[in-house]
Amino acid sequence: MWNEKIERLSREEIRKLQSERLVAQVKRMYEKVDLFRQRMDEKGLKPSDIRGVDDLPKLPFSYKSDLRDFYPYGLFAEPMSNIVRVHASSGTTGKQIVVGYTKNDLEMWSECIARMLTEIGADKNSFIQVSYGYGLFTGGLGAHDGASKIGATVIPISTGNTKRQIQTMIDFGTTVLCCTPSYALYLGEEIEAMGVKDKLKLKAGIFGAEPWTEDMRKAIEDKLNIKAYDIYGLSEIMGPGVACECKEQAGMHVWEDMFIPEIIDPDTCEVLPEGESGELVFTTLTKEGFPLIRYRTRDICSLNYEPCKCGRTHVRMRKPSGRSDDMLIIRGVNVFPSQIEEVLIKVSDGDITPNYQIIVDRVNNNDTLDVNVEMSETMFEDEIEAVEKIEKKITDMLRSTLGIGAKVHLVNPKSITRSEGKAKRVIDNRKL
Ligand code: DLL
Repeated sequence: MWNEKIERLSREEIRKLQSERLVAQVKRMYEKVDLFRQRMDEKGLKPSDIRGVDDLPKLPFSYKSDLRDFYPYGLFAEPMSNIVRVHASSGTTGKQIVVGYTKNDLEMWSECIARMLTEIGADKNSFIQVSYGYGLFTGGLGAHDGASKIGATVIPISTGNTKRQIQTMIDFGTTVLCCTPSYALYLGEEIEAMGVKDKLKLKAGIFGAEPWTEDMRKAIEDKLNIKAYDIYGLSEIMGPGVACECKEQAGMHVWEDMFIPEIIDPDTCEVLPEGESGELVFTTLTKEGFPLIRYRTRDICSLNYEPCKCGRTHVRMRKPSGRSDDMLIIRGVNVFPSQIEEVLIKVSDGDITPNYQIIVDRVNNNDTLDVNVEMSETMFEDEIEAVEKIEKKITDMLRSTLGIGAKVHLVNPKSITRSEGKAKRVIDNRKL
């Protein structure tokens, strides 16, 4: 098991450790990652110019588009023979992005989650139901490995089949539930409807992968009779567990021995003073397979360096309040409007126009996605069969591209409100 002292180092000790690790990481990446070396050279920087954390702002940023441009393995810093796992997430266009882990990376990842589980009172006597999706998404296997690390009994049920989820919770004696907050709320409602709340042994839940509010937390805690904790992460940096809430439920501790967070102004790219809100940027310090320097997450939040009552010294990030790009998170799945547009262009064939609108809502605590597309003047809405055929084609393609279902509606020509400026393509009615 890890040395728990690392979670309580003094701020000076954290900075010293980060500096040592940063220097080593920059040197290693300069040797092993062509794109990083090129960007350093363009700035006239040598690894020896980076002597510690104070030099971080000199280093070049990295972006999600880099992962697309060097798809699939072009940014890895280890030969594939040392990569033992890959995961993937949505890219800004139809192509997914791929991340890779060495054995040691998986160890560090599971440690991040194990730290959180231990803090919230889970141990080898716990029954941890992992209802995040298993597969290329990092949620399922990430939470699974963290739960295994503390020796808990893992219930790897993955997503879906709500009745079976609830029956399993009851029969297997689940004490900790891991899933998206919106699914937790939905489970809570079903549990109420089934009248089985008193049959549950649940004590805590670890919820993340999408934004959620304090109101949602209250509703989940009430419906499931548990403590609901927030967990943050992104595939590019590792997966769930980059930052985790402690018992205080007052911000998520970023594990600073592994990651350096910065907050920048997304427009000027200047580092913002402590406490200010801006775009979160991460540098990985221990990652071997796929390290990143100054990665622009596009998540908007702020950092709080004040000591936490729990005694952990690692900085806390506030709940992300939005994004500086147009990525939507629908039922825990990352969706870029450009992915939807690409599908529409592919299907087009003269029957539909490039005028479309994406409408996201939350009905009964479930995200809904509707895509309205104007048909062309040559199509008539009374050609019901033809209309349905196109709607189905788009629906199927969206499902395979995005990984989630959408309701597609062909609407009359010119019925989508035109804008004088930029077209308003996305209407997000959820109050997040
Ligand atoms: O969602 C990893 C994850 C899985 C985190 C399970 C927590 C639990 P991606 O699919 O790459 O990875 O999506 C990353 O999701 O940049 C945020 O915009 C958003 N996100 C993740 N956790 C939270 C959270 C996983 N707790 C993107 N609150 C990130 C708000 C979150 N947004």
